[in-house]
This record gives sequence, C-alpha cells and structure tokens, in this order.
Amino acid sequence: MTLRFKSRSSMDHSWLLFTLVICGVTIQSCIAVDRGNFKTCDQNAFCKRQRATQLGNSPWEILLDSLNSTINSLQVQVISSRSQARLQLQLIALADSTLHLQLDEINPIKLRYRSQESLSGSPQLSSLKILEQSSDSISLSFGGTGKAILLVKPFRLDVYDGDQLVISVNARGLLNFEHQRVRKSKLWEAMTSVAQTVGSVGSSLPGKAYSWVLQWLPWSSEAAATEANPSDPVEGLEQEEGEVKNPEEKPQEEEEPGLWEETFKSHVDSKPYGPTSVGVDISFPGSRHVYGIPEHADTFALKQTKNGDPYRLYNTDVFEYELYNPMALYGAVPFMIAKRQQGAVGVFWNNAAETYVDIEESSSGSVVSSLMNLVSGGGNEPHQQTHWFSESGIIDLYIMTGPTPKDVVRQYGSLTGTTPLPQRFALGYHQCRWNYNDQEDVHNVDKGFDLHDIPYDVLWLDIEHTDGKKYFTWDPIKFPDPLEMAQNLTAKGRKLVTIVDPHMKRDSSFFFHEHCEQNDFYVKDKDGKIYEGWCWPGSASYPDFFNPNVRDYWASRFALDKYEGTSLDVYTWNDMNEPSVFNGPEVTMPKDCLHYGGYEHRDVHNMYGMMVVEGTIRGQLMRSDYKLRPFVLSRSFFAGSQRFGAVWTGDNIADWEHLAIAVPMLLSLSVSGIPFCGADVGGFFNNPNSELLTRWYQAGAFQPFFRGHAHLHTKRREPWLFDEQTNKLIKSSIKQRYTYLPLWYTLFYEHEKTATPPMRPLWMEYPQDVETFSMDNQFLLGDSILVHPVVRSGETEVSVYFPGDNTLWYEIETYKVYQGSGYQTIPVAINKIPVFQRGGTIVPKKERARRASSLMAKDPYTLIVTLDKQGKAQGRLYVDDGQSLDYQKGSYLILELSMENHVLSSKISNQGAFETPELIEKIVIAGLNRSPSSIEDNTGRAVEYRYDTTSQVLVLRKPNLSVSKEWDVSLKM
Ligand code: NBV
Repeated sequence: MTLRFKSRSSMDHSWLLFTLVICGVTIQSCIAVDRGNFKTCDQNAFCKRQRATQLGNSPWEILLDSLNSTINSLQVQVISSRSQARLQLQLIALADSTLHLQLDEINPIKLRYRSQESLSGSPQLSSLKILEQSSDSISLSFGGTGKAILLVKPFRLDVYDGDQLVISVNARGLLNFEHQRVRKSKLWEAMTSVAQTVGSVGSSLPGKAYSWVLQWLPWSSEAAATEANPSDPVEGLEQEEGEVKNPEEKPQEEEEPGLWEETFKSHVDSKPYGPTSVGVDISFPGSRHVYGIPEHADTFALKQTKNGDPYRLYNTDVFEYELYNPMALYGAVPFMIAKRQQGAVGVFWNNAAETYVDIEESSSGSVVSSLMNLVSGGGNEPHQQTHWFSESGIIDLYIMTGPTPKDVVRQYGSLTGTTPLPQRFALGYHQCRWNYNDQEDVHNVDKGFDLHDIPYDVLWLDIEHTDGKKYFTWDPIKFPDPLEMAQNLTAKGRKLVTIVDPHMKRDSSFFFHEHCEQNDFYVKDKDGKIYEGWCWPGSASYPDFFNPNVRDYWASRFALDKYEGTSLDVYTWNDMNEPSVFNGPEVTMPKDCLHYGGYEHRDVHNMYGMMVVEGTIRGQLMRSDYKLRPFVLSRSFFAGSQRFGAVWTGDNIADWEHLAIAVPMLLSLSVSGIPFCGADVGGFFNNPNSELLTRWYQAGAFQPFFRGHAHLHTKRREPWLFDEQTNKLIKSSIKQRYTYLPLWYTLFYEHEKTATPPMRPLWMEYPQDVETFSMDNQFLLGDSILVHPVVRSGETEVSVYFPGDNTLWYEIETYKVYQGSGYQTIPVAINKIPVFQRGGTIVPKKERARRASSLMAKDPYTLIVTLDKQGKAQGRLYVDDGQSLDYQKGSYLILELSMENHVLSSKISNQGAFETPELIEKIVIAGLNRSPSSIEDNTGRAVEYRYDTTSQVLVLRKPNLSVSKEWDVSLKM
C-alpha cells in the first residue's frame, strides 16, 4: 500500500507503518494486537501502587465531630490515622433509590477534576435521615426506604436492600486516596531561592509560610486561581510532607519510580502534580456475577482478575484487538451491575481518568464473607469483590440499589441519560466500506442494491472521500459533485454518512486549522504549546472539545452553507476520537497535555470522544433548526455517550470468534446504558468466506446497529459479489431486519423512556433464573424475541435455552413451539437463524421490505400474536413520523395490543395528536388449538381468515384496522 505520510525518525509510530505495509501486502498474516504498545498494570505506576494497597488494614476513620447534615445529604471528614491526611466525604440521597458518595481531598493544591459531562443534568435529590448515631456508626435512611450504615473505624459504607447487605464500600480496606503534595526536591529548590531572596527563614516553615512558598511554585498556580485560598494552611499536605527544617539540607527524593515521572517506551509522562490516584474496594455480598464496564472483548459475565491484569478502562485505538482479555478498547463506561438471585444493584464510578477494576470472588472466610455472616447471619455463598482505581479525579460513586435489573438500568439512565429515539433510517441496514472510492463507485453500489432487490438505508464514506484527510472537505477529483451524488441516494429515501475525525491537518490552507490556531482552540502540550500529533493527515492537532467555544465552533461547521456538499440527509461518523494519535503514548494523547480549565488530559481522557460527539450532535440539530433527529456513530465513548447516539465495537476481524464475541460485547454495552451499538458485519479486517459472512448478516440483523464494513485492503464484499446462495441468504437476513423495524422502533422508544435496552440478557427478563446468569451466546429483543445466533463454522444444530417455566417459545418462521425452561437442540441449516417469539406476546411487523425504510413508512402492519398457555398475549406498537423531533412534543401514538378471551384489541394509550393512514393488513395468531367459526371487528364487519390445524396458526387477512383508532377483533369459537 502507499503510505500517505512520512515517518519522522523521532516518532514512535514505526509499528503502525510496519503493520500497514505488511497488512497491505498480506492482511491475513498480520492479525494480532501488538501488546507491547499498551501498558500492562505492571508498567503503570498507579495501577501497581493501588493494587499493592494493604488488605484489611484501612487507616481511614470518620471524624464524627465534623459531621453536618441537610435534608438530602451528610458531610463528614475522614482522616488517615497514618498520614493524618483528611478527605471530605459527602453522601447524597438521590431519587429512585440511589445514593451518591463523594470523597475528595480537603484544600487540594489543585482542584481535582469532577466529571459533570457524563450526567444528563443535576440528579434529583431525595431525603436522607440520620436514624441513629453512636461512636461506632451512623445509620441512615435514604429516599424513604433505602438503608445504609457508615462505620466509623475504619470507614466503611454498607448499603442494604431490606435487611440484606448488598453493597459494602471499603469492606476490604482498600481506600487509597493519594493526596496532592509538592515534590520534595522542588520544594527544596523553591525554599532555597526564597531563603536567598528574603534572607534567613528561621528554623522551620510551617503553616502559612509553607503555603506562601507553594503559591510561587509554577505548578501550583492553579491552586492560586481556585477557590482554595493560597494563604490558608494546606492541611494534610503539611503533615504528609513534614516540616522542612532547614532549606540547606536537601530532602531525600521520593525514590519510588513513577510517582513524579513515568516512562513508557519512548514516552515520558511528566506528572507535574505527582501521584494523585484514588481507589477503593466495592463488595457485592450475595452477588455471584458482575457485568458491565465496557469496553472489553471478553465474556459478558466478568471474570476474576486476580491472576492477571485488572479490567482496564482507557480509551485507546487498539489495532487488531485480541479476544478474551481485560485490555482496554475504544470506549469506557465505569458502570457495573451485580446480580444475585433475588436482585441486582449497580455502581457508577464517575471518573474519566484511566481506571482499572479488579474482580475477585470471595472465598468463605474472606472479609466480605465474615461481614455477611455478621450482618445477615449467613454468607457461605461466594460474593463478588471489586476494586476500582483511577489515576486522578475524585471518588465519585453512585450506588443504585435496584432491586431488579430493570430498576438498576433505569436508575443509571436517570443519572446519565438514555438514547433518544433515533430516526427510523438509523435502524435499517448501513452499507459501509473503507472506502467507496468515488461518485461512480457510490452510484454503482447503490444501483447494485436495487438490482438485487436488497434493502439498505445508508451509504457510508470513509476518510478517503476528503481532500487530503481534511475533514469537512471533499476530494475534488473523486467527489466533484457530492450534492448530486447524495441526491441520487436521497431521492430513493436513502441517506449518506460522511466520516469526520477530530484530528485536524496542520495545513495553513485548511480553514478549520487556521481558525483553531487563531482562536486558541487546540489542546496544548505540557509546556502550553499547541500539541502536535501524527494521524491520518500527517501532522495534526486536536481541538479541545472541553472548551465550549470549540464545541460551538465545531457544531457550526455542520451548517449546510459551511459543510459544503452536504444536505439534511447527510449524517456523521466520528472515528479515531479516543483520540487516536499514531505517535502518542499507547496510540493516544500524552496525559500531561492541557485542556480548557487547566485540567490535564489525564483527568479527562476517557471523555474526549464523547465531547466530540456532543459537538457533532448539536451541529446536526442546529442545521435543521432543531427539527430533525440527529445521527452520529462514534467509536469512542464514555458514560453518558448514549445521549448522543450510536457506537460500534471498532476494528474486529473476519473470523468466527469475532462474530461470537459481538454478543457479549453488545450485551455489556446494552446493560451499561449504551443500547444503540453494533459490530462491523463481516468483520473489518480480513476476508470472510461465504458461510461466515452469511452467519454474520443473520446475527447482525438482530443486533441494534446493523452495518456492514470492511478494511481498505479487503476484497469487495457487496452481497451480490458472492455466490447466488450467499447473496440470497444475505438478502433474506437484511429483509428480515426490515420486517422487524416496527418492533425495533418501539423498543427504542421504550428505551428512551425507561432505559431498558432493546437487546438484553435473558436475566433482565428472568432475573431469578440462575441458568441465564453467565449466558452470552443468546439474547432477547425486548421481552418477546429470543435470538441464538449461529457463530461456529459448519454448525448444523445449536442448543438453545428457553427461559421461563411453562413459557412457550414459537420459532418465528414455522411457529413450531418449544417450552421453557430448559435446553432444546435446534437444527440450523445455513438458511436458519434460531429466533423465537415468546408465547404471550404481540410483535408488530411490516412484511414488505422495500428498498429503504422510508419507503415503508406508510406500509401496512402485520401483527404476530403468539399465545401463552392461557390463550393470552400482549404487545405494543409505537408510531410517529420516523424522523422529526415532534414526538417529543407528543406527536406519536402508542397502541397497547392485547388478546384475551379470544378478543384482540388495540387501545391508544397516549393523548398525542398523531394521525397516520397506516393500517393493520394481517394478523397471525399462533397457538390457537381450534379454528374459530367466524371473526368480526368492533363495527360488526366479518374478517376473512384461514386456520391451519397442523401448525395451529390462524391468519386474519386484510382486517384493515386503522392504526390511529381503537379497535377490537373477536374470534367466535
Ligand atoms: O477511517 C478508516 C478506519 C475505519 O474504516 C474504521 O472503521 C475505524 O475503526 N479507521 C478505523 C482508521 C484506520 C483503522 C486501521
């Protein structure tokens, strides 16, 4: 392959060039992550320090004298009996059974970063009452029914569900809060110079004088600018460092490596603030499994990390990531659900710095087991114990007490937000490739879909469409008339997506770069100069998306008169927003780079990508005058990213294991608040064979974000380029997706309101079924559809678990019935994807898949009614205009569908003013043991039908019931 940028000898991106070259020639042989580019815990000083915290010997105690409380909160100081350092603890009761614990140092040299961007607003407060206080503990109630106990010595927070202890913070005594300090050598230097200037300073410099020195130190200028009064004594800090008796005697340097500077490969992290990490253990008594903390290519139920590295959360561009390990990937959501048989709880560690989570199952006799024995009179069950630590920031922990898994995701959703209902097109099929080369290519691919009668909604353009990797521009030769090109697509109801990465080419003829330079919009390096990194365009700088003016500017560039060649039908893909920096440490930005507000990149790293997308979303909203719903796909994400759209699992590989891992990865994202997620269908690297590609389309058709994508050096893989059977099977999977769009749309609407993800683990619906707890080869869509994708080559049958005692499951094509709970062997010929509809549900479909979803907008519906053992079923259909934001003002319809006593009815449950000509053209009722003698609707009109005795399926033909009106249909038996 031709490389478009030249290597600079001093740079450390030779690995990338090498890999690109090799991969360009023979991509098959280049698959394997270069682990050496990414730190292990042992190569990461704070990870090692936190992991080394002594178990069961916490020095932290609550200072009862300092206790204050309000109707919503309590504040109290916590002191370390070892160092005398003090922390301010705050406990705040939030609505919906949520408790918020914050621990921050008192009078820090520099204010620590507190992540607000992850939250969707100010959390709603609830009441907090101190019930009892003794010298040992403070017991309190929160939100009416919640109960918690703060233990004094050592500090511990126990949270209960009724009488059961469900969460314990610092039960293992791992609280470790590295308070800020001044490097002794620096202090000595400063004091020497002060001494020289002002003459003798006497025999000691405690208290105010010490702080007076501090304010002159260059790295503490922030402290002077913050609320902390620089002339106040800096508590804790004095005690920790001790008094400097005599500036003539140079203090011993702190020897421990990595405290004040850290080197990884050729990169030096200057760490001007020294060690600032924070960590604490969180135990989940009674919970056998924990889930969440995406993004990792690992099992859904998280693994024990004792004998290896902890799960790492540090957004990075990992080239050819490996499976089943705790390495960090592109996104980070520090949220975890712990599941016990009788309930679930969640924790959200709101910290955007590099974070690790260790997971260990307690054995009997461990601290947590004895704790359980103590408080609940039992506890032989193993429990999950976790240990969380971040490189900087504060301990900002939200505790969600459930008690059901759906309660936990709702509680988390009310803090960080839900995904707003996407436009209908976004739920269709997306066709992407790095790259569709030029306008003609785009035209031909589009034509190919039509010729082969395959639906698709969006064509995607990767980086090569730009003029020299200058985003917001077009290659004038390959894409001379992008507007016309887009119009060809949009005339058929399709859309276009263009990629807009955040690395900006340092080219003085590039308006965006010039504007950023002129307005001081770029991220700075540690010395305050504009940071320059190496990425696709060559030398690039990175807009500081933490500066609101930068985001405003970025957003303004999506205006149709600014982003030339685009229209309201052109949407956006934000890639490389970890941010990816080819020559940066671990392929990202150095941690000592500086952001708006004086914060280091270290403090905000995991949020950079989310801030890019916030700007993009706003740009799209602004350009349509807040009328159309935006659509952005992002590779990097953080807690809260769900408010801004879809994410995907990055550069996967065309092999069976990567197909299989998509389920656990998407489930992890889904339960962690990010429901609009997908994996590249077909695999990004390498070339899938027909079988793999077919199985991938079959699986992808039932996953939330459904996009085919491929690397630049893979063979073209538009479906019609394969053999006839493969083409046919892919077509049929995509069409199947389109028939289920009404269900997807309804589920996404429900998600916006309730935070329950459309794609969900079985335990979300069957929370007590232990069999489902570690299951990640099948999943549910809503509460009605069970999917078990085939993810192994040559598979002829799979073992499907049907949950729910006495629950019936109907195979969606034949209506063959299986009964839960238990495993059944299901044959899976290559044309078969094992999908089942639960008995007792009504699923809305549109059975005529057209060229694009917009063309199906007015098509009639089919209702699939699968009866339970009592002959009942329920379902819901959500309908609106499919694209505008009017639904937020009530312009929609929700049909509550139910069947009981042989009567199927539709009730409109909202008062909204939305009218649609859509009709119900067909109703399928499965599980009816005999034929009705007649069927009529509520106007007395007879409805035609056909009953099949063998399959026990009744089909009502053309009942033509209006979606906008209430109706019922009676089966006379
Ligand atoms: O923009 C090119 C690719 C893109 O196709 C892919 O989806 C992203 O994950 N991008 C990464 C950069 C290069 C990857 C080797």
